[in-house]
Amino acid sequence: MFSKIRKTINDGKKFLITSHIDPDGDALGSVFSLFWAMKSLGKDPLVYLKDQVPYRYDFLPRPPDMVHQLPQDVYDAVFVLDCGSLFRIGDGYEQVKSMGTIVCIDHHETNEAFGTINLVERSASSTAEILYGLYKSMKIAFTENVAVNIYTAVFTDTGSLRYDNTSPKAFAICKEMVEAGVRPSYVAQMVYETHPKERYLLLGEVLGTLQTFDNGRISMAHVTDEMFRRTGTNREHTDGFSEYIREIRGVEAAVFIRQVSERRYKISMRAKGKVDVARICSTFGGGGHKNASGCTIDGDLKEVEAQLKKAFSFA
Ligand SMILES: [Mn+2]
Repeated sequence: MFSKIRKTINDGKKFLITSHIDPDGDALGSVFSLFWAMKSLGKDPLVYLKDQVPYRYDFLPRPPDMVHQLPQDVYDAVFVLDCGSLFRIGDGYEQVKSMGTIVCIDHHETNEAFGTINLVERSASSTAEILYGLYKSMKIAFTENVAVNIYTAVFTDTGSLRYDNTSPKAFAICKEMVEAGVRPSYVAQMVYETHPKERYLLLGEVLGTLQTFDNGRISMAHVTDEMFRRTGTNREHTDGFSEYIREIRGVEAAVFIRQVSERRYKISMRAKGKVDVARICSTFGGGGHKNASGCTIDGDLKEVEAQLKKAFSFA
């Protein structure tokens, strides 16, 4: 399973590593851990991420020279991690196809196998879990730089070891990373307890928009540009908001709507019941996991809400 990727790494020298826009803990932890793993093998990796690292992940050991502009260069291979579709790496993604062998390592339900080499394990809790197996098979040491990134990726992609994907393997990896020196309380504090006050002013406004429908099975809330302006916040501060409305008793799917431009809204869905939100998001051209997915819908807020309610009535 890992042999092709092992050979790609062993035979090459110069690699590009990337992941999706709006990077989450798994995207960052996967990319950064692979950077440090390759470094330890004497390779020459470069990390490209379209977006900046969100403040809650500032503590992760990151490459000193990562770039946010797609480099014009060729590589022995381009590693695209935690992406179901290549376009998720951001504008200019098509150029990547001519930059080298594409290695796609991912766990998304909706993965399109866009790589030259594809390692897609839909049952894995996180992309970092797959990488953990790869590192083991290559005898890569779990140094602090590798371990903190792996731990944080697994920990956050399982919703702090709470979601359906929290498997014995997820616990086993976390255990091993803690034995390697990771402090769980430190990671939890960094990820969940470093918010500025403004985030809570925004949360107050967002919760004011809360509505439920379908007998309380679906919850929905939104944030608009105007609310961001009023509270001096941005999209970074909404990370985790869909969790609050998912936690409501009886709710099986939570829908969080974020305005990205005048007539464009980004939707993130979280499920805890039998509802398959990946399927609902895919009807809007998005995707993800059964329990956590996203998509983009154009229109004004009322139209977007109406389209979403309609999509759920067929769920
Ligand atoms: Mn992931």
